[in-house]
Amino acid sequence: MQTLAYGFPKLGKKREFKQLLENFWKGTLEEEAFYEGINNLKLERAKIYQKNVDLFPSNELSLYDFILDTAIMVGAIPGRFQPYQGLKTYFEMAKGKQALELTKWFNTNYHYLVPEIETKDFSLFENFPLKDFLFYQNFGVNTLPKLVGPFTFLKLAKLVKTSSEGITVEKITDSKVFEEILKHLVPVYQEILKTLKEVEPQAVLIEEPALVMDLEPWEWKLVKKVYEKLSGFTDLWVLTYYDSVSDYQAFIDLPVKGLGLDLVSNAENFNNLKQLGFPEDKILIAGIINGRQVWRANLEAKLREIEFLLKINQNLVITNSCPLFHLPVSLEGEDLLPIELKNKLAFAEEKLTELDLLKRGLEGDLEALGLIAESKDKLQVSFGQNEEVKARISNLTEQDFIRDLPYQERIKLQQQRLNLPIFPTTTIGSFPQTEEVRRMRAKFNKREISLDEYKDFIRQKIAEVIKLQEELGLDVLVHGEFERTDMVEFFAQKLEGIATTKEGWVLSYGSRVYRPPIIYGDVWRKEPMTLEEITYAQSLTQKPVKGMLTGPVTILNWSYYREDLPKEQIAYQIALALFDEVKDLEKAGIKIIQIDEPAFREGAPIKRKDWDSYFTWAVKAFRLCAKALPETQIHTHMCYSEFNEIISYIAAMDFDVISIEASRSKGEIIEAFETFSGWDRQVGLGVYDIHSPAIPDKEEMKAIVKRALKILPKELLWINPDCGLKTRKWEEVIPALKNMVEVAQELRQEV
Ligand code: THG
Ligand code: ZN
Repeated sequence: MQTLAYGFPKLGKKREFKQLLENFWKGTLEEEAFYEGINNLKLERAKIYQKNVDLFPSNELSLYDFILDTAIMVGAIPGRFQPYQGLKTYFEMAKGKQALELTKWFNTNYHYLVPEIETKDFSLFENFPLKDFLFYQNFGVNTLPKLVGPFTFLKLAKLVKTSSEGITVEKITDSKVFEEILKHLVPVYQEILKTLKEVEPQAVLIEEPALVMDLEPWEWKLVKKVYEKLSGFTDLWVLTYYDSVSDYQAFIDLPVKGLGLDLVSNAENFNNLKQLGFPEDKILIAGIINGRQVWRANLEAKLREIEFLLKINQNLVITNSCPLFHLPVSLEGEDLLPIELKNKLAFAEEKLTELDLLKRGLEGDLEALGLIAESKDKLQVSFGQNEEVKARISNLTEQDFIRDLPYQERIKLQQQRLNLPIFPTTTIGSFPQTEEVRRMRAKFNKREISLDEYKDFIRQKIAEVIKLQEELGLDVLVHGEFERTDMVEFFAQKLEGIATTKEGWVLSYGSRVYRPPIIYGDVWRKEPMTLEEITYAQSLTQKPVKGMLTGPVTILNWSYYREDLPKEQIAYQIALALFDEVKDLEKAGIKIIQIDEPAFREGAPIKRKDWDSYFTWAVKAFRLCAKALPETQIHTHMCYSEFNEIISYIAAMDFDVISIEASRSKGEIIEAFETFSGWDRQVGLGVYDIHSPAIPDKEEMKAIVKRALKILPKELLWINPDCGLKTRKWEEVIPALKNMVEVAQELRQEV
């Protein structure tokens, strides 16, 4: 048995990757020094791998995104980026003015760049896999070249079509078109494999996570054809992850040497292995160490699992269940975590150690067996339990999920209280987090200023932003969220049963990082979390100030979570804590409460058949915390969700107002509400794109509202930016909002 690991985070223990990139972009680091830094990172990760596992890949340290790299590898470079001029063009494609679209990678919080297929003329443009293999070989390091497979690449790509009606960019759903494009793509892969054959790697790793998606029979047939054409060069090991493969038999019949299965995300792959067996002449690459969650494995149980797998197939390789980049690099720096919790955790580096222990344990190594026994004892220590919370959950009744009056009656009470004009204007919640705000927070964290000084500073910022919003003429105000870092981490720090880390950074996209909190115990609220800032803001104005909360589904989906309780239960615990906050805000006279759920859609399982069970509890969790008084107006916010396919679940959330992205799709998203018959809730149109520094044009914003007016009555429409303004500058925000408010005022006259 051999051990394999892949997808180790590229960030570096001290976030070196982020620094290198950002300094290079700023121009404070020359290209040569940049590459030198990147190469050092590469060699460091090789050392970490080498210390623990037999096999590991090269071609893993993409300078921005591995799907972008794959596009460049096969020459799928849209005309607007040509001629391709090295790094300059590379980063233009990644983050320039006309960059490729960024979107969620499967059901994770990683984002990849969507390839645009303009022509079928693919060619080997950059042989990244060979180059990187040779880089390591030069240092005497033996690696397995790794690349994203052609099927997954095309599944994620979009096709650019130019016709008399203009340019459209769409997913490739037509089987004929898909097959035709794939036919042109495969020769490039053949060429790459031919060059790799010459350097004689033990095997080439091909990642095909798209094989876990719901696929049509014609798609599986195509996959078979593709691998018939790719199999003649070197041994191929095809990796799948995040879920079970959607056609087990078709997968194990693929004409390749190694087949990788995720044995952690659910039991399906394992059950199929048991029932349908596994071909004797192939290598089973068993993903048994969880790459998505931070918990140490029960290694004794894993040893038994390995013994069982060996009975099915002697040619066994054990590995992580999915790429390790969903985990922080190392537990090393986490000296503030309670020790009993730290003992239960394994970040990426520790996951490698687990693979090593398993291999040595299997060979009867006494030291390893000792460590395995010891880790089991630590796993059994129980903490973070709260009987009161458990009782509250088990005593929930249907009524706790249903508001006291139906929407049509609630809206009358709300309107009496709020007295808003038509096309009310508001913002999503955050205002610019300036250097000053960050500096003061850092000073407070280092105890250079006192709590009182910090609070005074936050109050002063709130007062400024309230005054500004009044001057701009906005109808519903916010307090600006200057006291918050990340929308999830802020609540995690306030709630019991959730830990936050010091250095547990994970890449979200490019150089952007966040620290997912760790839900380890029963979740409850010790004291109000947002009351002080919101009520202070409300005391400064006659206009309504929104209470701002992050929803239970988003807090759960953007955190690691315990595995001894169903996700549903964890979501309800968070929801109850938020419900208590809602009640406190109401008592303090807050008339509107916004509960953001940007991760509502992405938390959905990959396969449709699993959707109902997910959305059922996700909707209920939202409703549980949103059971406000009928006269309290409940808002929610979702950005960049694909709405059409989940609109009925969205409707079931029973909010009063939802704000959505509408600018980049020019209002197209509104059609989702047309397909849902009887839509009666208010919709906040995100009329401008906050990701761009450009000041939005009044006519463009108006056009979006007018498009919406064809589908929804004017009484239902609000006007707002499409997301929070945290990442923008004041000099962009002020004129943009001024224009936006004018649009509302003019429309009130016109309509
Ligand atoms: N919070 C969390 N997850 C998220 C988002 C979020 N996932 C999706 C979406 N927003 C996009 N992700 C990010 C993640 C990080 C950042 C921006 C978008 C970001 N991070 C700072 C950076 O990298 O410099 C670090 C911020 C800090 O120091 O705390 O800007 O909003 N949980
Ligand atoms: Zn948003």
